[in-house]
Amino acid sequence: MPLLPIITLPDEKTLRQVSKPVSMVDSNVKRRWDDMLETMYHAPGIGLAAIQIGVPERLLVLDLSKDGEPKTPLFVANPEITWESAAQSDYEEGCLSIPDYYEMVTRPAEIKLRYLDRQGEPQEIHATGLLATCLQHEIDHLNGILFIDHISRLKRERVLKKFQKAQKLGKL
Ligand code: GNR
Ligand code: NI
Repeated sequence: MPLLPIITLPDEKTLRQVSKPVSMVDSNVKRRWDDMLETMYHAPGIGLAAIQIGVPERLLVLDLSKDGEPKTPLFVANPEITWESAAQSDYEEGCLSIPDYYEMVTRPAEIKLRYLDRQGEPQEIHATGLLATCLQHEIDHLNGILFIDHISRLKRERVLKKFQKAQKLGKL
């Protein structure tokens, strides 16, 4: 089961779930990561959390490589942010679960992240720039948080309503 459908708004019942840690990195986790990566590349996107394919496990994939460059996938299990910079940065975010909507989000500019890698080994990385932004966006998904939760209530409710209405009209 390689290419999987990506869950979008208005399915908050799924997207608001808090995902559970994996107990170990085994062949099932590796297959899940591989399916997620293929689905992410196809979308296309630069990150994907397992809940976006309906799986409430603390797994994510990410690849910031540019078109035509060698791919640089990052496989992450059970991530924990151990430090955030006081300095913030703004980035215009989008989300595969909120198609065709983009808005500026302010987040810590740098983070330290502890996680289990593809070999099940603990790693700690210092992330800056787009990597820091994208990791925080994906970790939010694991906690049932969407990037629209970081924007104004007026904008958030407008987006949620738009997706609810589209579904009622049979357009999703
Ligand atoms: O593909 C994606 N692009 C993106 C751009 C700015 C900030 C975050 C992201 S993540 C997003 C894919 C996605 O929805 N991951 O959860
Ligand atoms: Ni997203």
